[in-house]
Amino acid sequence: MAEFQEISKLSALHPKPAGLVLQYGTSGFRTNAKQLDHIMFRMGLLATVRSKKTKATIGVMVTASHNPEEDNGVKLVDPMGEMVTQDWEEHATQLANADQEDLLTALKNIIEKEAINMSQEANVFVGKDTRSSSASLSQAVLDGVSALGGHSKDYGLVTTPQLHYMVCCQNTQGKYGEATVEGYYTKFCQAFIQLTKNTSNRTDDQKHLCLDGANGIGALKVREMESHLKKELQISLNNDGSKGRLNHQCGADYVKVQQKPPTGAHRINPGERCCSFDGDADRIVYYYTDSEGTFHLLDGDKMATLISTFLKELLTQAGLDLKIAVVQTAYANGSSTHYLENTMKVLVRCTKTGVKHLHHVAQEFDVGVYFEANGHGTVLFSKAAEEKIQQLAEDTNVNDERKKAALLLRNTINVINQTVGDAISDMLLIEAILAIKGMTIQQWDTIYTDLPNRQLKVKVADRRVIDTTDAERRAVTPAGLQEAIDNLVKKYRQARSFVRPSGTEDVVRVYAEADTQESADALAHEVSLAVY
Ligand code: NG1
Ligand code: ZN
Repeated sequence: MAEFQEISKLSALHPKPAGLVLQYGTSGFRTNAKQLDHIMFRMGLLATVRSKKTKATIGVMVTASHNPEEDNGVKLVDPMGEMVTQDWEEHATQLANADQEDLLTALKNIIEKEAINMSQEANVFVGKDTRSSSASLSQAVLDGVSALGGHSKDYGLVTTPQLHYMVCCQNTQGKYGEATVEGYYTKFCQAFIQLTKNTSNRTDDQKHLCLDGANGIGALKVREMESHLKKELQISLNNDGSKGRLNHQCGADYVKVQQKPPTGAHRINPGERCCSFDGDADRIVYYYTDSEGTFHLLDGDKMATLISTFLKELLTQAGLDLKIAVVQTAYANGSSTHYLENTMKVLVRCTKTGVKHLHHVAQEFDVGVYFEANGHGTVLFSKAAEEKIQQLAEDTNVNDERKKAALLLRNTINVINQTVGDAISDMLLIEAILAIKGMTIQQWDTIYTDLPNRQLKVKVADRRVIDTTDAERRAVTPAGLQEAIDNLVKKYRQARSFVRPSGTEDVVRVYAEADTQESADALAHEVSLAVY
């Protein structure tokens, strides 16, 4: 076929460094940007083939999220805006690692295995973050798409969740919204304004939010969005990219892992409500400092708790019998799980790290709230749940309380980006809930108290020697490791610890929690020694 000759010619312009082996990990390929040109071209090819297979538009996002500026990465977005399926992750790894002269064979193998009709039209949406390497790398993706005769649309600078949204809008013929950045702002900001419109006693303080944009794409996009918020939310934007480096001592990952405020922000007043996005704006964490200067972090678990409590109350008021669950990972603070299960009486499920796992489990429920502790998460509503809420909102024969709850639920659905965790949409949702409940960040924080915890990274020769089970909470290999962890955990009160190989960095991650910070730190340290 003519297109295969073209690929041979064009792929030579995006050569693979000899011996380089990369894997499609927790969130696509991610490494130093200098090693990624051939990967991008090849992901352009793969997205085109995936589009032919699904007869739908596929997304390709060029970003390395919270990683340092010099890294980059790429992830594929499936038709409904979700992460690409597991078997295609394997195709991606195969194609990425084929030697230059074997590329065509690797591609043909995928085409054959998936029985692709090559005459089918293909459409690919491409987006990129603000890294200096992103422009040429996203061009390599576009080259890959055109090498196989696919059509592409380059959205340029967008957040990861915005690209997921575009793909979903496109493939649902606009039912989810309009597939433009403007359409995105209109949909989510209108829902936010509807949600907050009857909270007339909201003070200026409650309308004010301090945001750390991680010097990344989220900052640019919040600036673009501001006018749509009609002053109902007034954002003081720090780390907007004009001075500091991307993710450098700022952003959601820094704040969560270091458990301190970002640098580059204005002096935070006691009690001031603040939040940080990560480098591609799919994660958000909240925080404040109290009058004694103590820092308080409100992470993904606190968000999941606030959101699920709010939704459960509304479902009860609406008289709707819908099954709600919260999906977490092993990193969820033990206090959050305890509170959700024992006080809120909400079903809690635990999955492996990586939002694709949480997303799939959340799909099993009418209302599935999922969050990683690091602040990556969203809420999914089943089709049946959306229909029931819609019917009730339109029903003229229900009492005021049920009607009001149904209308709030309907607007809540509209403020949520259900395709993927989205810092902007999560921010609007949390701000709306706090406004409706008339709640301060301190009041939200006291719903439950986090167990002190510590996360560490350990460099080892080969992190893959660690294999885990039970949603990564127990190590199966190497022999003796889990026993050693169990013995260390026994020394402390309310303690828990686990280790797992990272899917995005060449490290083993260690997590520990206990009744005091000293104990959590000591346990994390002792467990990291056991990993060597
Ligand atoms: P790894 O490197 O596999 O731990 C990290 C995060 C994940 C997820 C991915 C993708 C932690 C402990 N891990 O994965 O939750 O967000 O990055 O960005 O935060
Ligand atoms: Zn991210």
